[in-house]
Amino acid sequence: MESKKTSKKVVTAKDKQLENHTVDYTDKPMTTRQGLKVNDTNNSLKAGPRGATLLEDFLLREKIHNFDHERIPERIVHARGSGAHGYFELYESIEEYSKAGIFTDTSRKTPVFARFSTVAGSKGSTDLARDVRGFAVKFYTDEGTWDLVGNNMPIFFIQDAMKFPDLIHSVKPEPHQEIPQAASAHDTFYDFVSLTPETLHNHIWVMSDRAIPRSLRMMEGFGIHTFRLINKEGKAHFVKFHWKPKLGVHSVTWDEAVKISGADSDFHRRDLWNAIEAGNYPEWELGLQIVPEEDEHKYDFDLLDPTKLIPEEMVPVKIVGKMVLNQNPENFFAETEQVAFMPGSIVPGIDFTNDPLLQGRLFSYRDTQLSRLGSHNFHQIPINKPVGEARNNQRDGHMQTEIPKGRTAYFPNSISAGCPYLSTVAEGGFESYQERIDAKKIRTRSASFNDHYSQPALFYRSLSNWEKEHVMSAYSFELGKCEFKHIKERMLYLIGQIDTDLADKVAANLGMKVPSTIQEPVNQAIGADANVEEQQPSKKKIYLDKSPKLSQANTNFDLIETRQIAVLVADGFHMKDFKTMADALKQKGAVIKLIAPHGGSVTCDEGMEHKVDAAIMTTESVLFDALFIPGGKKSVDALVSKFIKFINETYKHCKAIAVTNEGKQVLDKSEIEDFENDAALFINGTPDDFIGAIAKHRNWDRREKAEKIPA
Ligand code: HDD
Repeated sequence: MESKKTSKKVVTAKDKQLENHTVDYTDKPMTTRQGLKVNDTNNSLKAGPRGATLLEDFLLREKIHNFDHERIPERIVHARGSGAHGYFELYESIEEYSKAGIFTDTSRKTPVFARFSTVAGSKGSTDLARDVRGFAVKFYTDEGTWDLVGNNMPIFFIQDAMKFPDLIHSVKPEPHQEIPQAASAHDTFYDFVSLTPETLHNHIWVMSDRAIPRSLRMMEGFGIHTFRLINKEGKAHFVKFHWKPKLGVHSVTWDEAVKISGADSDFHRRDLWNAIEAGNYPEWELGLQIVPEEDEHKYDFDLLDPTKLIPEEMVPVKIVGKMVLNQNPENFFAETEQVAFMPGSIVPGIDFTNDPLLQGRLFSYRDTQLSRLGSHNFHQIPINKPVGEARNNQRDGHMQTEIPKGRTAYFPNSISAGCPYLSTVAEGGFESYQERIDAKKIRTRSASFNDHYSQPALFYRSLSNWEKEHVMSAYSFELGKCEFKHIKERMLYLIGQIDTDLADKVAANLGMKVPSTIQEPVNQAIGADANVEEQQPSKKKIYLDKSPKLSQANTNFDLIETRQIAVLVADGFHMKDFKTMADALKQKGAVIKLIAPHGGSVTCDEGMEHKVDAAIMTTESVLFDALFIPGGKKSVDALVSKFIKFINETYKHCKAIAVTNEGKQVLDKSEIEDFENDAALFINGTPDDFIGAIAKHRNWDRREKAEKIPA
């Protein structure tokens, strides 16, 4: 991972462009919006000190008028998000597949802006909702802007954009009472899901740990749809895009997610911001799964069906480059809020397929920017501007900020010598891929899209035991929140199609039985005249026993960079113990936080003062990855009474704990019973042991004992 210490910050063409739009008020007088210097912004103009305010007060009117219009509509989905700038660089040219500059020119550092988001919640909702995460990247390439607008899960809920409003209406707060916020655990969502079995695959991913990431920097990203890459000869290959995080894919437990939502609902936003500010720039490698066009029909699933992934064991992911996020936005609203992603923004060398979900998206994103940003000139907002000039005859409208020269705004023209002129394909003009089409116009769903059970079952089979337990608990929680019995029964029936043991366990938690059949057809997501029998989900197939790449148990476990380590200290803590451990952790890139019974500072046994990062009353164990308690009798005595919950919880969430010397006495007072046989609990252990356990993220072998801890 690059860090400020080892690398110079890369300044991209987009950084320079944004600088021209950035305003800095340092050492400057306040003015009105018209540039008039202001001498009082605290008192309105009145008829006498106690008299009525005068209509004449243009200063009051301007200030209040602006305030009245500060808000814009939040995104209908993905309203809650956090963004950052950075760049993408290519490792080696893949010109055999794509002619896009971004995929052929290894000397470029293509500027990017990435925005990560939850889906269902409002702008101010918690970061830790159980939800899909948006993973949208805007590449400001020399040939135009390319937006790869994906998620942290490789598949989507529905197969056709026509159903998107239904899906979103079902998951959003119920319309009569606007409850619940940022949560799928309610009846309307499960009513829809249980009648629309194509949702099952994405849904089981949402029940998995993927839906509660430890950090935005520790999740994968996926373009989901099958796209096309086009090379210079016009030859196409199918492609799926993957983002692989350097730090691995890690999650929190549901219990932590619930508590983090209370302790710091900006947890992910803060984590991304702090990492970048500290120079720990997050990185993802871009990978491609490439499928020759000739192999289109070779698979047991349809490549155009967005509810299906291609297991990496069938088509390996070819790593082609990396994205580094190295700069926080200057202003949240101007950049993160106003950024407008559109899957329709592509560049020569990349093209669409007929995936019916993708096709609908091509319309929706441009359209929504109009109600969000208020003008079709939204591409002129600095964050949305391409790095090259945008030049055409599209004119006028609200908030035109450019001054196009000349007397023509049409094409062809002779008055302006045909400018702006067209480019041939050889000169970089965009040409759509010439796909051969021979079909009847028809409103239906392809029968090749009917397999809704095989891939959720593959996903579940591929998980480790601890992941499976989390999935089971998530289903139980979510369905436990539903009121309607018939909805829960339908869901149990469908879960049973994925895995009978899973369904039985969920049913037991609900105090119900898995029905062997259900009365109504499970697929209402078809037309009124459709052949209902034909459109029912097809039987589960097993074309691959397991796909180990789908399990987080097989992610990277070798880094502790940016991991947050809570060190519990009070006056008199043992400096030598502390220094040995802290130096080793810092050397590996971990972040040390001193947590004490009070704010201010504490004095170690060598008489030095140390600044406290957080007092116990302002923090919680769930905000940290691991815990260290150095020795020092006086310190430990002061900790014992105040930190028991902190320690119990750290243990309960299966995190690494190290204590040295008298530090053990704090553990003795906790609910932890078995110190000896725990691979992530160290009494006077070496820093290397502790570091190894932190890198493993969690000691899931502890989970049975951990569950008994009353925290
Ligand atoms: Fe979407 C936003 C991802 C299907 C309509 N979507 C949005 C964002 C992401 C995605 C990451 C937030 C972008 C940002 O940060 O500003 N959406 C997806 C993925 C999908 C998907 C991965 C399926 C593979 N979306 C989808 C469909 C439709 C939409 C089928 C409509 C037919 N999505 C929207 C939208 C949003 C949006 C309403 C809200 C704000 C915005 O576009 O700019 O137009």
